[in-house]
Amino acid sequence: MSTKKSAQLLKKAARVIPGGVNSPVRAFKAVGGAPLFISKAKGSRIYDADGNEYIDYIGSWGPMIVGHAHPKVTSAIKKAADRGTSYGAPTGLEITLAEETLKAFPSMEMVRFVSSGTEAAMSAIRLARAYTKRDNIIKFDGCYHGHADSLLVKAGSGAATFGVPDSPGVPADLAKHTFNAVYNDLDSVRAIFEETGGNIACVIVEGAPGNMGVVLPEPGFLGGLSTLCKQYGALLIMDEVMSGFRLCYGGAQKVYNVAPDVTCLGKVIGGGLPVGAFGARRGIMEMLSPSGPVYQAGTLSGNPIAMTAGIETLKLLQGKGLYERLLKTTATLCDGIREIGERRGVACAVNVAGSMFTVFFTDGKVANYDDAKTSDRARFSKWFGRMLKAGVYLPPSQFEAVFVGLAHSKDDIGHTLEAADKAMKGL
Ligand code: HOZ
Repeated sequence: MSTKKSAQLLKKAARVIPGGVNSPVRAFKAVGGAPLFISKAKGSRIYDADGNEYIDYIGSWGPMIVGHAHPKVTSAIKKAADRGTSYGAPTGLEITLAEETLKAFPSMEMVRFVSSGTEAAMSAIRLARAYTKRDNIIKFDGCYHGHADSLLVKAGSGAATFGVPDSPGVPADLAKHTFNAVYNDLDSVRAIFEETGGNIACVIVEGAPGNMGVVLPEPGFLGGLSTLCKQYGALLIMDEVMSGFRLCYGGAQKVYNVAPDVTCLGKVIGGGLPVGAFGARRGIMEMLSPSGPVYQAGTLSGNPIAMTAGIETLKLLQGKGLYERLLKTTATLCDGIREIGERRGVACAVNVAGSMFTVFFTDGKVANYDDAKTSDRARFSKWFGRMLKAGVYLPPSQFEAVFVGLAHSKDDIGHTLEAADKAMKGL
């Protein structure tokens, strides 16, 4: 398999774009390879510049849940583009997507659209600080909520992958307001509330973390967070940018029956175009400008093409039995990988949250960031490289989630398991 053209493009890109990529994990550095430059994608398949075809399990890091270039989504996008690509003024499309989003997440009464998950989390924090009139926040080691300053403290995803969980450039004066707790450990959260005299604006948590790899909330953990927040007058922000439409139509909050004060969304609600959102009950949201004093804005917020892609994707996702099928496909794949690991004598923990999963090469269970870091990353890199050679495109980092979509067929899963079997041999 030649990847000559990708290599040439990387060289060219590196002259004008730092590292040749516009988001660090894409660079493949964590797995010791060079990134593939992509030329097109359709359904479950992605094609690189050299014409190689792969079964894609990145799915643009989550959004492509109905598959790449779904005809209903692309045809709606084309029609919308013919009506103009951006107005910088409100449209009826924003109301439609807002209503659909609120129906799916009853904990929110109002929602605001932005252009990325980063913006959603950053704005949610500002809102929580304004609402509670407090500055401090609690986040969890290994959770990632985008790259806003306050949130780049012991962060997951690319920050963990590249060993810069506390990025240079974040002022110490700002970082001191971020307190880190241990995921799945309510005592660590309670201790911070007590140490700070309860001076905490919010606790922000991923609905089901996918940015230290996939980690599941243990029974009672999310509910316990909600209780602690109420007790100390803080807001609970559930970041469902990844988990939102990946666990079910309604996210982790529906699965775990917890109503957060504020929810962040992204990825799937944009159907592959740049959309993020944050929402809460009316009394919180009406603090936002222009109803209230908390400033937040964006030229491309509520962009008509992005709203259209989101509306069409959510329509498709409401088809009967689709989530059952998606979750079954994911379970088949994950059970298969576990069985192969056992048979081949390769210790691995496969954590699954709906249609997202991570294979950790470790023999213990993975319930928090410290556990995730016990993973054998050299083994992960080998596994990644072998899978790629066999035509299976996995996320190039131990600390990311694999995304299964509705376009993955039985044959795709069969081929992936065959590749996994060979890749685990002598790993
Ligand atoms: N860190 C992002 C996923 N958790 C990756 C985004 C991208 O590279 O597109």
